[in-house]
Amino acid sequence: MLRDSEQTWTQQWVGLQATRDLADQFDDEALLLVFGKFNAGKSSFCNFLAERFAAHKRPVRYFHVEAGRIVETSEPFREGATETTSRLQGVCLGEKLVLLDTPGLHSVTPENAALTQRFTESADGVLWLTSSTSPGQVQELDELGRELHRNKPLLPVVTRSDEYDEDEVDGEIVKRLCNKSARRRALQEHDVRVRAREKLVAMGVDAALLEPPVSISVYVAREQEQTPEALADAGFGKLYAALLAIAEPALAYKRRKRAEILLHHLEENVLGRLQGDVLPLLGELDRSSQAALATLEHEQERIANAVWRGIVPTLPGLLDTYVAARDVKALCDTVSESVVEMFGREAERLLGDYVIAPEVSLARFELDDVADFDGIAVGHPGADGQVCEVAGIDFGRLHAALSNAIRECLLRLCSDAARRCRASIARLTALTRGLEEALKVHEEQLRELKRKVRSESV
Ligand SMILES: Nc1nc2c(ncn2[C@@H]2O[C@H](COP(=O)(O)OP(=O)(O)O)[C@@H](O)[C@H]2O)c(=O)[nH]1
Ligand SMILES: [Mg+2]
Repeated sequence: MLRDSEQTWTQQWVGLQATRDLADQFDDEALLLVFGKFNAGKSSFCNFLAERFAAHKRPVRYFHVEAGRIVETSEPFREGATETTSRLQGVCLGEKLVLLDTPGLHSVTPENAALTQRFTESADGVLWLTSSTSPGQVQELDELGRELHRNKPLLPVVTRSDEYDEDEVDGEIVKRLCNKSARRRALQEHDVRVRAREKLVAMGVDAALLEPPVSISVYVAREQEQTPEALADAGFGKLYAALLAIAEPALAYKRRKRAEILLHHLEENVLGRLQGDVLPLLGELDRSSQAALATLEHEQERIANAVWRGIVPTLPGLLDTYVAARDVKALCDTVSESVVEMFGREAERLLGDYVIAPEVSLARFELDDVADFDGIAVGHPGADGQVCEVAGIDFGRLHAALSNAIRECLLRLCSDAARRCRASIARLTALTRGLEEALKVHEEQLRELKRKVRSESV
């Protein structure tokens, strides 16, 4: 798995090259993502800011992503539900600010997905547009997880902060869209702020990324003559101040963007994979090692019993064979060989997870004199001289002596095998601990690195 991961990590890092290139293209500008649900008022917002820039004779350039390429146009963004396909579009406002109007990754066509993703990743800060009809749907922020984890600042903008009011015109009651009251706006802003902060904490990102929310009404601002007072009433005084305020952390992000992309890659792709996939495997290994240790004694006993049951029935036959030749040594060697062979077979069956060839020398044994054939065979004179007869051999004693010797052999073989099993489990455990330890150390180092990168650029 680690070998596969290594390749994946390299590919993922190469894949991020495009993001780094795009980020370099906008080296000098603050790239702000205008993010929000369909109909949140993103396009109207961008267009209106562009109108204000144009009103101040500042250059405005629109572009959009089509068939995976950037296309420049002079057309403002379409507003309302007229769009059939969602696409990423942008507008450069003056020399220093670029707004990226994005419907979110899930809404773009596959051919534009890669470039949209790259733009999203390249952004230095996020404006989250949330409509005042139901502001603060924080689950929308889930889609921004990646950007927020890279520590990009987030400014919530409560859009469409207007409502119908009745007015009397020439003695007739007419309905008119007006700004929501300062009090209503303050309540909504507070609510959005609380919810967004909770959401960031739940997502595991720094709540300090959150800028105080502002409420605006593009509709009311457009309807009226755009005097500074009217703009301020529609929320644009506060919005401009908030944009200036977010510019600072956005530019700080921009300065450390390359480091952030690498950090995030190491965190999400590399460490994330190690923690998500490898760490549980190590835990599993540890658990099964402990379980194996616990059953080792029992397995030992089973092996010994099985060998015992296999060897005992063969003893009478062997005794018969070797008594005739009176060769105790050969008898012992043969028994020893069968013990080794059977032990090997049983060990393979019951402890197959370990590599344990039985230690042959541990199965060798000799019988002491009492059981020697000579001691019990009786010689007597025959027709051709002295003949040795196997009369009076004490099979019982010999059998008992052999049994004893076999039992001891088995004890030696079993405890040797168990010792080796325990040693190999101990090696495995040490290896696991080493890996876990190394992972922890690197995680700590990464966190330290992140802390340094983020504190240096502020
Ligand atoms: N009442 C009101 N409607 C707005 C405002 N801004 C945009 N809208 C309307 O909301 C709808 C969606 O706007 P649009 O900018 O296309 O949203 P997008 O889908 O997020 O790009 C359109 O019908 C706009 O006219 C606003 O400030 N007040
Ligand atoms: Mg739109």
